Amino acid sequence: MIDYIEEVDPEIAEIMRLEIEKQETKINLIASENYASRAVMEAQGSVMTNKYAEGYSGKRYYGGCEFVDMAEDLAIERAKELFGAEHVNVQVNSGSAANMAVYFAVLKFNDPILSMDLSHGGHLSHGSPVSFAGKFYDVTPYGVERETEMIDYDRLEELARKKKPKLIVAGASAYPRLLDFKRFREIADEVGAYLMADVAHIAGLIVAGLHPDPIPYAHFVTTTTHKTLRGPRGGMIMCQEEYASLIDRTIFPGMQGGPFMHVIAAKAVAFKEAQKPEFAEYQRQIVKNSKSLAEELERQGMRIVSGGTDNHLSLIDLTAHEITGKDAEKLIDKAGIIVNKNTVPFETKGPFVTSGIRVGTPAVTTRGMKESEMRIIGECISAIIKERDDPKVLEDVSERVAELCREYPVPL
Ligand code: DSN
Repeated sequence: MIDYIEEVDPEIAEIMRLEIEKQETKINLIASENYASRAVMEAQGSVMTNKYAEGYSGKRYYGGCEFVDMAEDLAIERAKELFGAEHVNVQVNSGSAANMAVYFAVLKFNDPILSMDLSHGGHLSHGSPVSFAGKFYDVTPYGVERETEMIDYDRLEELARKKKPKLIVAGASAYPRLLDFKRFREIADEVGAYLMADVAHIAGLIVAGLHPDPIPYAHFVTTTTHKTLRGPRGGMIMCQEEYASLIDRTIFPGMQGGPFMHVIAAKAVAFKEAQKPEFAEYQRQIVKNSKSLAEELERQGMRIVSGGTDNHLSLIDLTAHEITGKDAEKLIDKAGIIVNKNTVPFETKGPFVTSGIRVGTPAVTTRGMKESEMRIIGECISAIIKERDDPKVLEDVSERVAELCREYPVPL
């Protein structure tokens, strides 16, 4: 796969070889990652990278755009069909940039916005003080109820009435439950706010009908294309026709120059893959696996935030096991399982330490693992945490992980 790079640049080839080996020999439970198909990677690593195409299809600032126009048109048509969206921008480079574009399109600096607290599952680009969103806008965070650890919509409504936001952001990076977009829209309408749904994590589940659909409710829907959607690393914005030109102008020339035509071609390939019945089946298995993993972890005495999961991820609160998320991440990695430390609702530690870890099933499901493998992984994680002083446990778990990786190779 990297033979030619080996000849041209042995240093980078070696780094890539190490990354390939890691992807093949470790179990990846990072909820936002996946393995893109060979077709997606081939498009992304193709001659389409050589073409400048500032502007939009049929209205470019460069000659020679006839074929990249075809690729972009196809990506847009497929995305519209997949999500039932009126307008799609596939040029936006990432999820954060997609969110930024919506803010730039409809807000003025210092306008009030309401978005989910980072420590309750929100994303940096929704309004954290260290992100452009927190620096440019007057952000009020909403969160989950202390008891249920699910979004407190009544409190959200109360905050909306008080703060009169111009925009409400519905979306999260670490929320294991379903989002009620209808309720979000009712609240937005009551106070005259726009509603933006950031579905980066759950886009694949929405396509398969496993999560409520934001398209009928949100003025703007942003996403990445590489998480449950399993495409190339990139972003996308969907909106109603009346906002089409505003969004397109905000992306180009407002924020970006030449679009990444190789990535757009790869997005088109991913959307074609997502139109197949196997893709919906894959998404169903992601959720089944996620529930199995959470159930096993709970059975082993781990506390699952909100008591379970409805989607592709769970949050494990490690407080009772007297280990931080940071240390648990390192410990579990030693046995060959990759997770990320994560804040839990009402977190008492900082974001670099945290009280929890996040586990997700999109990548292991792409490898073909099912519920019984999730139970093994759940047992392994809990054994590593509970019996962390016993070197024999680390050895046993490492062996079980290696066996699973051999049995379920990364489909490259
Ligand atoms: N960084 C991603 C995640 O891990 O959730 C979100 O962009």
